[in-house]
Amino acid sequence: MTETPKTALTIAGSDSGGGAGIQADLRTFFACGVHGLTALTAVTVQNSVGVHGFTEIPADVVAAQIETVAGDMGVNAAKTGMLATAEIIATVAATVDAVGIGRGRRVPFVVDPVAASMHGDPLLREEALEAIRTELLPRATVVTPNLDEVRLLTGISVTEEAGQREAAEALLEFGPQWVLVKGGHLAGSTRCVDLLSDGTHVVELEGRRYDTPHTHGGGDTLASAVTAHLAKGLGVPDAVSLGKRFIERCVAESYPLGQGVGPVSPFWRLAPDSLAP
Ligand code: PXL
Repeated sequence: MTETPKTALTIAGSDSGGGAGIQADLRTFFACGVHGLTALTAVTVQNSVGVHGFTEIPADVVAAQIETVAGDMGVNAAKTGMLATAEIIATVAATVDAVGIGRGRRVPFVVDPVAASMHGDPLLREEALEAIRTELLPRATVVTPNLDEVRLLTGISVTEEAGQREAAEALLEFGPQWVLVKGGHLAGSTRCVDLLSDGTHVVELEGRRYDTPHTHGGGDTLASAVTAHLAKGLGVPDAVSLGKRFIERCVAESYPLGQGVGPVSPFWRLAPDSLAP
């Protein structure tokens, strides 16, 4: 027997290609030393070239997964990824309230407002954006949008680093405790700056930009690493800063897979001799 690790819950969709979604979340939780719990929201049919479609899980089954693991095992931190529909979002909001997850509650809650895959394939029904704004953002300890999601949620198009501050302020209006505006989609820079703000503290997290097309699952991996560090008891700025270092290395060590976009990878966390047969 060994000591029970902290637990992190992901409420997200499955990526059959294994690079993003719940698969990326579980891989990251493992690599960060926490036990992963899952509430599956949707099953996507996809490979490295794109998403061919998805089917959502009934909302009451999503709620039951959260309640069942929270009641028995306990959740030290939780995150959301693909939520697919307004009905699932409303159900997740009510269920996290009921089990004590969310801003101002016992358990930190990371909201990754997933709207589309990196190929632009939709992962959220259009009418569900308003539910993200009104049901999820006010409950978030941290929300982690990329610049496409910032535009969808606020109408603000960020085209240079200076615009990240205005975007953070606009997102804070929806009620999350912290906002992490990720700069990965800003082209034409050799660095990649993410801006973290709670309206009082504004932190610029600087990182390197790697010249690779293989970044599938990058957003999920960052949000999961932040969630894992929150589960271990770190505060938001420390959890985000460690999460940023984790995703940077996972991007640096991403690999090609299939004909399209390959995944970011945490394989570097395994000691080489532990791979021996
Ligand atoms: O990376 C966002 C994302 C989240 N969840 C699922 C996905 C994707 C991107 O493709 O497939 C299930």
